[in-house]
Parts: sequence; structure tokens; C-alpha cells
Amino acid sequence: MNYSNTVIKPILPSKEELSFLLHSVIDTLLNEDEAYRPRYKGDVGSLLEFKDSLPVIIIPDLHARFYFLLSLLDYKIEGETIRSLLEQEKIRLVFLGDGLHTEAMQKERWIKAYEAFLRGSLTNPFIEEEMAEGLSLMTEVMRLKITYPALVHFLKGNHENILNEESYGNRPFRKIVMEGEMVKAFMLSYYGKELTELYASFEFLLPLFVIGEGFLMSHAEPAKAYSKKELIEAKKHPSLIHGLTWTKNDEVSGQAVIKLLKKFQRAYPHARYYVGHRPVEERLAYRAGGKLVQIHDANLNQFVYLKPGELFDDKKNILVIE
Ligand SMILES: [Mn+2]
Repeated sequence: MNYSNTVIKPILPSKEELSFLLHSVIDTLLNEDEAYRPRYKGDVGSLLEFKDSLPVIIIPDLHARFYFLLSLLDYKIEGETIRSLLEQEKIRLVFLGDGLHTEAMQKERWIKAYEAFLRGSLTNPFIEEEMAEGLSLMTEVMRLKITYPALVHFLKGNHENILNEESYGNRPFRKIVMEGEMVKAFMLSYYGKELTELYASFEFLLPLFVIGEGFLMSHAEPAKAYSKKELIEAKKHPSLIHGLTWTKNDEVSGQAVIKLLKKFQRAYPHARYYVGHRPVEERLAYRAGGKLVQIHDANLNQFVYLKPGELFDDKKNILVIE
């Protein structure tokens, strides 16, 4: 089903709705089951470890593609929608992060929003439309997380930085115009300081790394072969947050991927490491000698569907929503 042709239109969540969802999702994230999200000194860790045989859906960077998420939930696998499979606890969803900021497809709108921003208009119709798409998407992600805490996981990407700050492993962001600064200004002006900071707390609580049966994941290619302890305690180490969310193509050798697979996937010699972050042309790209699979194609609404232990085949395991 293609929702962009229907009447469902993204709208900005009200302050009350955003506040309610943020408080609920923060509570959910703070109380995740230690069976898959180990803690340290009472704090929630940044590592997710799944030891069951549930099939997994890996969703690359959404970048405010609200209709992609709606279509994904209605996508049928072996005759059942993903939403129905979630209700039956038969599937797990892992989002690779980067929920906000539309990309090149909305270049014109970003430029108009920037012109208004330069004139001092922080909440102009262009940024409002942009944020309606981004926040409709993220509030739906929050609802999913609250409803299916053990089955829906959203990893922190470099765009999970609503305050556009340069601390805690974050870096300010700009691509087409000054997206990071404009979104921060919009949030402060439209929702106020308290809600914007609450959104930042939600982002900070997101996990960073996934170990499953036959797969590893993080938003970006890992800069180093971190230990399990480091991954659990990642929030204590800004360099580690940065090293899992910001790595550029060819910035690192790919050795970390190979070492991490050896360390955490002893039982699965064909295991792969899945990331989003850097856009790819034509569905996917392989790095690290074929061990790293990059799946963020901004022009396609695609995802990976994988059964634990299954050998990844890019012709079979990457599904595209038409
Ligand atoms: Mn990214």
C-alpha cells in the first residue's frame, strides 16, 4: 500500500502528545529487560544482545520518510503484515537510526526554509512541513517501542542530536543548508526548552550496537573493535558514541568489522555486519571484504529481512516496498 496517495497527512504532534510519548518511551528505555539489554552500575547499557531465533527486519536511515514507515508496517511477509507479526511476537524490528532531516528529495524545501530562517522566521511553513514528517515518523517509532519494547529497537544515529550539540560524542550537522541548527531553533521555538531537552534525553538513551545470531549492527561502521564491556558502557565514552555513529567511508580500514565478527560471531562464520549512515547507490554496498553491508539507499524504501543464522543473499534478503 502506498500511503502517499491516501489522505493520511503527517501533522506536528501537539505539545501534550509529544510530552506524553517522550515520558513513556524514556520510561520504557530505562526499564528494558536485562536479558537483551545488560546494565552497568544500575544504568541502562548501549548494547542489545538477542539470543533467540526470531527473524529480524533491519531498517536503514529513515530521514523523515514517514510513508516508508507506514508502508513497512503494512508490508506482507509470507501473507502476514509486519504489524500483525509484531502483535504475534513473531518478528523483531531494528532501525539503524537517523530518524529526522529529509535528504536530497526535499532540497528545494530546505532552501526555502533556510531563506525564511535567515529572515528570522524560525517556525515557517517549510520547516513546519519538514518537522511534521520527521516528528510523525518518530512519534510512531515511540508508539511502537512503548507497545513492543522487546521487539522494536531504534539505534542512535548521528542525526539523533536534536540540540545540534558537540558533546557526548555528537557533532553539529549540516548537509544542504543548516539543518541541525534550524531544527534545534524550530524545536525550542515551537515546543520549548523543556520538551526539546526531553527529546534529547530520549536520544541519549537509545542503544548503539546489536549482537544477534549471525549479525551485528550499528548506525555507522565501527571505528574500533570495542569490547563487550565498552559497548555496554558506551555512554561513558564519547569517543565510542562517535565511533559508532559518524564514521565516513574509508575513514577506517574495516579491520574492526572483521575483528568484531570474529569476537561475537564465532558460531556463524558467514555472519555480516549491517550499517546505514553513508548513502549507497543501487541498493547496497559491501565493505570490509564483503563482511560489512551498507543498506541506506535514499531513493528506495527497502529493508533487510533475515532469519537468524541464515546466510545473507542480497537478491533474496533485501526487500523493496514499491
Ligand atoms: Mn547517519
